[in-house]
Amino acid sequence: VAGAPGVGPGAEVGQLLARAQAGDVAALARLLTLAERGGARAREVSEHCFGPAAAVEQVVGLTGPPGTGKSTLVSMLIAAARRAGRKVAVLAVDPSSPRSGGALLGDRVRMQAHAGDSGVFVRSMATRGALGGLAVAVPAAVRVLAAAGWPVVLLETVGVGQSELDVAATADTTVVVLHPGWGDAVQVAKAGLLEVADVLVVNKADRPGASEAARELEAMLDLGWGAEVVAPAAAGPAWRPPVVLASASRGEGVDEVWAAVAAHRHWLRASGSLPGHRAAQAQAEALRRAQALVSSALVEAMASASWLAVAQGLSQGKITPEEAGEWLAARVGRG
Ligand SMILES: Nc1nc2c(ncn2[C@@H]2O[C@H](COP(=O)(O)OP(=O)(O)O)[C@@H](O)[C@H]2O)c(=O)[nH]1
Ligand SMILES: [Mg+2]
Repeated sequence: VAGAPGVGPGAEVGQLLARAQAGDVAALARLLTLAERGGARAREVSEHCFGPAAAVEQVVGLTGPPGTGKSTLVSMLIAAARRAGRKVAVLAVDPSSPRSGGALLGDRVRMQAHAGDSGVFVRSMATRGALGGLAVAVPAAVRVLAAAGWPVVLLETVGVGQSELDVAATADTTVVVLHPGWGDAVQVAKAGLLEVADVLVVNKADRPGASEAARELEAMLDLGWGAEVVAPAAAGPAWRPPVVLASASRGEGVDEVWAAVAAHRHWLRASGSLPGHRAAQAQAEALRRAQALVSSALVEAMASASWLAVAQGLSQGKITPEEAGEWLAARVGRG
């Protein structure tokens, strides 16, 4: 990519997008880098890519504890999508590392199976200090992909920390991948995984304990643990996450996972839930962006000379922390 003509720092966004739409992967990568970095050029990218929401067809998030087989499953799902004649983009997201860490490196190796297939695009994303973090950078990247002709996106996160769950929440359909070795259903529920799951996969079904794990999960769902279930906008049944047994490394159960994802996609549309779901996501993204802007404005205010006087008054006991806080808050938005 480096040194390719016309995709360098000065490249014009409209041209890059036209080239990306024509299948130029270097141009697409450049657009994604601009979107991730934030700032003026990211805004420009956003203006070109933020169109009708329908451009994004389906974003499928895969989350779950490390080592449960998410990357293996993603690779198999890519194959399933390709058999169905669909192009598919993958965002492998690692909120924990400032650079692409070992986990993503391993993922890259597994994705190698699809290297050379022009219908598959894989991109790693790690925290690069963009304002608002990955939970903001990921939806921006998804819009770039959709605008460039990649409306189906698989989003893999490496673990189950809060930032991973935030990223997973930017998907339309969240697949939680577990395996028999990872705790019991109560732990799964406590980690917040049942709440975010639209599809539950018990992977490594070739190992002992998988059907027991699946039964426990069903029992937790019976108890209402998945009950963050969004009520459908129109009349019709609510969605209950199906529990699917799979053995990704053997390619078993993968079609069932894909079918469950398709069923959820169908439900989102048929129940009328999709517009509300997307609107809530857009508002959450706007809120995150606003929070990031406010906190950087606060940091800036605390670097100002006038803050020094306030800080001095604070340490001398002449100004209360409440007053100092109000002073800072009043500075935000004044530039
Ligand atoms: N026995 C068994 N091992 C699997 C299966 N799926 C993945 N694995 C293995 O589990 C390990 C972790 O897989 P990986 O896809 O990297 O997990 P991730 O961290 O969730 O992305 C690798 O050694 C895989 O080969 C499966 O269905 N059965
Ligand atoms: Mg992985």
